[in-house]
Amino acid sequence: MVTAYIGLGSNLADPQARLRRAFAELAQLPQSQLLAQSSLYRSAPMGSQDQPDYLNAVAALETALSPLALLAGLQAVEAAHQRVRGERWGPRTLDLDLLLYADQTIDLPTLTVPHPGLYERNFVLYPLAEIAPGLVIPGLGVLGELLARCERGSLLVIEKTSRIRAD
Ligand code: A4P
Ligand code: MG
Repeated sequence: MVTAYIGLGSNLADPQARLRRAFAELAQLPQSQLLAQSSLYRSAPMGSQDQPDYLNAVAALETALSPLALLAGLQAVEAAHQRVRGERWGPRTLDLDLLLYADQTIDLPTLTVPHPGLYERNFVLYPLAEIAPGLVIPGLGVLGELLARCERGSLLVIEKTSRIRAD
């Protein structure tokens, strides 16, 4: 089993209920357990400003799935949310990014880990730090140092739902 971190994002069709549901769906992935979920954060859109604000969160998953099997699982969950891929960085019902997979660096045509935008996105780093404050990110260093260089901006906690599995 390894720990993987998943970034969740939504800015269409009731994002708050959708992210709650997405956490439950991540917990149902085969050979996987949800270890922790961050609060839900509201953030201004990166990319086109002509779209609603996003809700973002991060999940920690303990999994025996390979990185590509996990990616396929995430894409199946996205598909179940009727996500239609449109413009890059455009609005979406549900976006699931594989942020980190154990301490691995992966560079495949369909999968880049750590996720390329991770180090500079407040809507990824702040929720990640909430559930994994001491994390070391392969190739990028200590999470706390990335955070110190990343402005919190308009990021706002809208639902405090931090949960670490108790067992
Ligand atoms: N892919 C490669 N690496 C990964 C990975 N680590 N995790 C490939 C997930 N997928 C990965 O993804 C396109 C392809 O990337 C996949 O088929 C997979 O094989 P996609 O989700 O269809 O593309 P996208 O999401 O439109 O593009 P991109 O560049 O992944 O966008 P992002 O980075 O996901 O950004 N503003 C705020 N405030 N909050 C947001 O969450 N999100 C976006 C989308 C734009 N603006 C935002 C937010
Ligand atoms: Mg994506």
